[in-house]
Amino acid sequence: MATAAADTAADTASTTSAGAAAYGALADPGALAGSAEPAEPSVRARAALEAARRRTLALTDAVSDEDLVAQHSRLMSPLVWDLAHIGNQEELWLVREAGGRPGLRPDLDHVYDAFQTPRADRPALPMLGPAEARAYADAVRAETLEVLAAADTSPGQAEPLLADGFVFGMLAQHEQQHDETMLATHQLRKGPPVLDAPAPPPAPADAATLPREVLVPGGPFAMGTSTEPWALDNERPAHTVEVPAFWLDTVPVTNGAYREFIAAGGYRDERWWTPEGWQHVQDTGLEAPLFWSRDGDGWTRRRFGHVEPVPDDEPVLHVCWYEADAYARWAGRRLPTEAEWEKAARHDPASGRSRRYPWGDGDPRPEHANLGQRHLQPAPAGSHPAGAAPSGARQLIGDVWEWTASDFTPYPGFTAFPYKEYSEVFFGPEYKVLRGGAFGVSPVVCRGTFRNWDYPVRRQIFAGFRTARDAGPGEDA
Ligand code: AVJ
Ligand code: FE
Repeated sequence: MATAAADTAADTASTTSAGAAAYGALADPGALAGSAEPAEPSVRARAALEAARRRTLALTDAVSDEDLVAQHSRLMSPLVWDLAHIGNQEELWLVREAGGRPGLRPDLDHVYDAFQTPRADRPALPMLGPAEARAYADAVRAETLEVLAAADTSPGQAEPLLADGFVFGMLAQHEQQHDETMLATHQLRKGPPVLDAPAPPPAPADAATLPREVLVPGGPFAMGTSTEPWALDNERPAHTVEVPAFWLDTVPVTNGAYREFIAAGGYRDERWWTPEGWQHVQDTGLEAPLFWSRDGDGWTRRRFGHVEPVPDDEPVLHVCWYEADAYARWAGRRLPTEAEWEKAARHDPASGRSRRYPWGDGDPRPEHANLGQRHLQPAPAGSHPAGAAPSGARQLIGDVWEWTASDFTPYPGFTAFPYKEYSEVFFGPEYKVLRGGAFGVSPVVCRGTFRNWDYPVRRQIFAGFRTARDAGPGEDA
């Protein structure tokens, strides 16, 4: 087994106490300075950039050079493209834009512009090779750290890119998002395992007796944020949304529950599918989540090179929006809207205000949520009672991305910042919103307001779901 990602990155550490401390340090960089005071933005930014780079290197050092340049799926870029793209975006935004410097390789911009070449066609690009890509990312980082050391990142800074270290935080988030994308490439690649991490702890004793669903009371709540310093443009601004009372699954839908849908002939029954979803099932022959195989009466799955029985008590993973939506209809329920999901995750009925996370305003720690690639799979349903929302819902953050019913649209008052190609060009009905983050998502890019989106056919992402239903008359306690 080659390099273990779990051993090398601060937020990919094991569950040893040292690992837990490193994870805490990333999520709450105040701890890095050995102080209870919140860290300066520049300290936070440096820690986040360094953690992202440790993870990037762990994910790319884990495979051979041939493997780095290979395309493992037409859905994904070669890993070496992601690596140099990370460097190129950092050159653009931190060295040139924030630093006002000429930059290192402006001639590479067109090779690493995601909009000029779709993923399927990237192998044909004149890309840097593995050694050059590593040296390039390194050289950019050296300049970035000089720019950061000289920058005024105070909250009062008039330049919004620099205030609170936003643009540095944005690039740490960008790198971590590509690390998650590279983790999906690892999951798609064939061959023996090269990544390793301990299994998540077993479910707590009360997991078996949790209520099936929890009530989220009706009324207004504050959706989105105008105050979270590193929130991205599509999370802004905070605005009031009226959400009637609804019932939400206490935990994400499990493999065991999803198997019942398969066994009941769900994939062959048009009643449960939207017209587009049904057409998609006919065209592609879907019959189970991606990476599942039939094994006698049961199912196995391939997980980062390991073939193993599908665990019944784990949240289902690698289903597309059409499958999530069909399951919900079969179960007599529906997917939650994005506003419902965020209300369940953030609204505190006692104070009437919205929290940063389900458990409160403190940054994620290992007891709250399965984030940061500390494990290479979701934790069993019912895990993380310390991360529960006021309603009692668990695992809203971490484990699996959760498909919502909603299209990706701008909030009222949205303005693209700092560039239209992060969010604005994707708004519209062709993308569905996912919420909550998965086991391979870094805490720096996961919060109660964070919005992800993808096409409703996509299954290589780390996505599952939970279901909801309207509350009946008189049920709004
Ligand atoms: C927010 C995950 C949909 O990967 O396409 C990376 C993030 N944007 N580089 C993506 C992103 C530019 C984006 N998602
Ligand atoms: Fe990118």
